[in-house]
Amino acid sequence: MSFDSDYLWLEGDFVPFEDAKVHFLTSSLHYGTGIFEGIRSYTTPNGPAVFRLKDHIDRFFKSAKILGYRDLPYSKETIVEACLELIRRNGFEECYIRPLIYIKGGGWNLVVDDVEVEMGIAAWKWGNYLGEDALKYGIRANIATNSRLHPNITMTKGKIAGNYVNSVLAKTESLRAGFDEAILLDPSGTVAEGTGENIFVVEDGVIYTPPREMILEGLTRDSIIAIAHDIGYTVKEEKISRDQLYIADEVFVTGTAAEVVALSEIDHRSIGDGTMGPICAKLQKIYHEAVRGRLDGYSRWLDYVHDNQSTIQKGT
Ligand code: PPE
Repeated sequence: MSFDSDYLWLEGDFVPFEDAKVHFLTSSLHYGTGIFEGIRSYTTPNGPAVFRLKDHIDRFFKSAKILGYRDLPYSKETIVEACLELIRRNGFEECYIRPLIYIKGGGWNLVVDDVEVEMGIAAWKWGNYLGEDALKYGIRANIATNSRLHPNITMTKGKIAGNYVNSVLAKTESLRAGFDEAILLDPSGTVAEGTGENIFVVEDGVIYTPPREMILEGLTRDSIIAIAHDIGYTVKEEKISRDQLYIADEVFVTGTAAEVVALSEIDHRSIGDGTMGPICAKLQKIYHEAVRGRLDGYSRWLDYVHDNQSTIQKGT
């Protein structure tokens, strides 16, 4: 994958793409103690806007707290401003934004105390994660042979770099088996989420999604629940079994990178008529319009990039 990006924000400064380097002996590279977020900016009638930026940065801080970080070197306000300024410097409209916290010094005793914590933010042009065809036609998924994480093993609510080994195992297996994505069951055997998305099921016009406790609580999930309520659907958070997926009228996944994508097939069983179902199509359309500032009702979710421009100071 090559990145369409000219600048990153690294350790408090904007740096050219080629200069955004960290040392080999960065303990987070060895132990997976990075914390990250995935955020998108979209073109709107008023210039680019970032979708749910403050909510993403709140979750970023929660993830750091879950792993045990105590002092972060930058405030939420500084990070929000750095994300916006990074989009301006790159001249982007639609892009993906990836903040990452890492241990720059120390951490070799497997403890996050007495460490030098640093962070960077990358932004690059990234189309839909699962592909444009995925948005139109849906994708084929399998159930992973490994379980999703459990809070007693490694926390599910933190976007902690090491947690993604679980997703890498599942997704690699899935693609090698000829599918497009894997769905993971939690350790008790009920449906948890995709490798980088939350999951929804439609049965008799009612929308179901797994409860919050064992999943990464996606902001796209939260937005889709809000939109579904707004257009009159009932959304129930309840446990879903593997076979409920097979016989559902519709199944779809949601995430910042993936947006809203139908599952046309799971474990060689077609879902509904094997194309994107009507409720998924409706929610996908409204989501795409909401993130692009075309629906007044959702303007609360947007931070306009060119609204207020300020100078970023390290450590403020
Ligand atoms: N579950 C997981 C495991 C997950 O990684 C994501 C986001 C979600 C649910 C949905 O969360 P949200 O983006 O807030 O709706 N996955 C991010 C990273 C994907 C990647 O491969 O990297 C993302 O979509 O940005």
